[in-house]
Amino acid sequence: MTRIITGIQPSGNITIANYLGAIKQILELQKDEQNEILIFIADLHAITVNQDRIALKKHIRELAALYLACGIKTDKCHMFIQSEVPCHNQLGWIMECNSYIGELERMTQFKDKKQKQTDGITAGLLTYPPLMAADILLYDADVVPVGEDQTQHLEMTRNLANRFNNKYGETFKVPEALVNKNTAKIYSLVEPTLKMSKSDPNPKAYIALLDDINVAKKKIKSAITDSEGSIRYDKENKPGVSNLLTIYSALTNISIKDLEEKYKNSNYQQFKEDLANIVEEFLTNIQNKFNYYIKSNELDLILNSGRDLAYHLASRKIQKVYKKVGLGRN
Ligand code: AQP
Repeated sequence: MTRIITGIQPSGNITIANYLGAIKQILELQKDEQNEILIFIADLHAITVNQDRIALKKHIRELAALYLACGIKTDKCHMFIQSEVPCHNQLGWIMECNSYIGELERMTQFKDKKQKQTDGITAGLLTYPPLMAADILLYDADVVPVGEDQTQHLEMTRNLANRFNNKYGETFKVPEALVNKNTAKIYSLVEPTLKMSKSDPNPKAYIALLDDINVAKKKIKSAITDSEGSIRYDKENKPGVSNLLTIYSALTNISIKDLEEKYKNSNYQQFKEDLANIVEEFLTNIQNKFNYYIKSNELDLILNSGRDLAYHLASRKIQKVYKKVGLGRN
């Protein structure tokens, strides 16, 4: 059996980028009989930047319902909310105490977010990687699917696992990164050199899975392109069109080469119109299922059972770790 762990932060409206970059990969991984997948909703990570209390609660539940609406199978995947398993905080602290400020300050994501942050940089933003290490090491995960931007954090997790094992004796499995080169990286619709992010203050920059269908179609139709008029992939000179081609290809599984051929005599309007219709079909399908799950008490039962399994696994690991470190009386 291969244990895989993955998570998304409920830090905004889940976007097609989150779907194409993360959720779609889980849909593939769950097809393999050998895989056992733990999915957590990373609400503790979400509060490393400011969150509105009501919105956060809403986003947590929506994210859970969206995973199911996207096709996550509950016999293969166990879904839980990170803050409902306090072992994450417990091991997170121990990982923090084995991390050095210098190495945390060197993390690219910290440096990027620090630059963007206007209202104060929290200590949590700096100590995000030790908590992420805890999320993974608690469960002896074999494999962690990561985007290119997360490889540095996973390397930190591996370092922390080795550091702890060397200091206290064999305790943690050292996880492998699964960097899927085929996973699409999606860019902002208004500034196509920046990644599409669910927390982008401009909603025109992203398509949320729960966007009103007509609004989503409009966003595609008004996405920034260029004045050249030809539909071809050229990330450097035509980032907008290239991004739309990537989205089109990832949603339909038609290769970019075939799309270039299909649209070689078309204009941007026709191309965008077609993509808008594809997005419509895709979102309608997800939203229909979402509307079922968000209201059903099945969602709570799934999250309860995920939490119980996660707690069962994680609390055994925590007991072992506390013993090795010498904490408490037992
Ligand atoms: N633009 C993207 N293209 C492809 N994949 C993406 N992911 C995020 N943005 C893109 C993938 O989605 C998962 C979500 O990870 P996360 O919630 O931990 O945070 P993130 O990567 O920081 O995602 P966002 O949407 O940009 O959130 P905010 O705005 O809150 O920071 C990951 O697997 C990521 O690779």
